[in-house]
Amino acid sequence: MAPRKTLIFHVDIDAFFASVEQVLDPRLKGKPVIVGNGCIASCSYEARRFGLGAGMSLREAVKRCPDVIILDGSEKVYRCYSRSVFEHCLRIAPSIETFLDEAYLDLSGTEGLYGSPFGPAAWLKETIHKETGLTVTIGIGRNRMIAKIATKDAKPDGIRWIRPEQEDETLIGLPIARLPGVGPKIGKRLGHLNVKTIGDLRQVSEESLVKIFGKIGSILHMRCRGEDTRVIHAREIPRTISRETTFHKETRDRDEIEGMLHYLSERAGLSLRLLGLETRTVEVNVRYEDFQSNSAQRSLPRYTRLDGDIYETALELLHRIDTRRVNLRHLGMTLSGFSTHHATQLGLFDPQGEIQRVQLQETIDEVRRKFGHQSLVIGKSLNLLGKLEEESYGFVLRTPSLTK
Ligand code: TTP
Ligand code: MG
Repeated sequence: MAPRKTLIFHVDIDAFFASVEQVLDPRLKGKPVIVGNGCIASCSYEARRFGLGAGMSLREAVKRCPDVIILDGSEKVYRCYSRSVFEHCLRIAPSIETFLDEAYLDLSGTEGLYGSPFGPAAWLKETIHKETGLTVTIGIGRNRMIAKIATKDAKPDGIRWIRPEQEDETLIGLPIARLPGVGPKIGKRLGHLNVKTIGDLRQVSEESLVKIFGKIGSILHMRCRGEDTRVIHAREIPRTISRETTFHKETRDRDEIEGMLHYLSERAGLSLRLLGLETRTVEVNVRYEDFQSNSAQRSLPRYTRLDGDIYETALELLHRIDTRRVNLRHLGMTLSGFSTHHATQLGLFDPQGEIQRVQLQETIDEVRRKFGHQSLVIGKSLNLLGKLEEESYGFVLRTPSLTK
């Protein structure tokens, strides 16, 4: 059997933190911007022209570029942006692996669907830019290492495909530090052996490399030949998705309790949709101020990914279990019984109504993705307005939600 042809995209956000700051405050566009505390974490391409780069001390940065704009940054905001970028990646690849601002997409076997990889790559870049304001660079290759090397060559705002037949000519001339796995320490030892390029490394036998570096020696021997056996690990499908919180102050206020349940349903529902799942089982649990607790779960008649269905079931469960006249301290909900098939799209029962509900949900998600969750406070979540602090991500809960 012929070996399976693989195709990997490596998507990396350009000057990630600094670019988000430039999107949020357009006055920063075109200016040298750095984000960091003590030293540079991220640096706009305008700042790089002055010789600034990640890891450099801020003092040195100011010396080289007196007009540089230095910002502290906010991890939470950056995470929202990377999440949004990754969501778009999931629109072209069934399986992606993500790190802070980069994603590996496994597009193996999609040639029949997309033809040349430049098509989906260009579409992805354009969509990400339109939806988030950020630019990404996409490297394409037969494995993740080749794809990453291609990204580096195409930075910023580029696309580069290193085809299998171009690998040798591309790799051999590259400085040895560009080979994934070669950090400063290994680089230095290789330098002593007069190995300066990836091509030079090919001249060293595997035996010698293993003698010097141990196990990593074999890996280097493979990598300098363009081989990388690491696979793309898709996101794991969790067994459950939970959202829970402790009330800021114990409460018996029905509006507040139902409002919170609605909000937790929305947050759990969003996670469900981001993972491309549908759920069939909803569980609600309560804990009272005397620490007694109660919980119940129910299976839905069919799979759903709609907040409305989740909340409706959760509310029924709440009414069933919350029968004491004692203040509530804690409220939680858990979704389980997942499916990756989108049964609701089929609209078996009321096709028209069902399609409309799905479309409405998608529109709500879209608006929130663009303008923040709090741009649309709807349904019973309205009961929480004025009771809880808000930020664009959502209401500020006392217990941050957890996904298990
Ligand atoms: P990188 O992708 O390495 O850098 P970048 O996105 O700023 O620039 P480019 O990809 O265009 O070369 O890292 C992504 C983010 O990780 C970066 O914006 C900030 C953060 N980071 C740190 O916090 N500390 C560091 O030392 C580095 C290198 C990055
Ligand atoms: Mg980056």
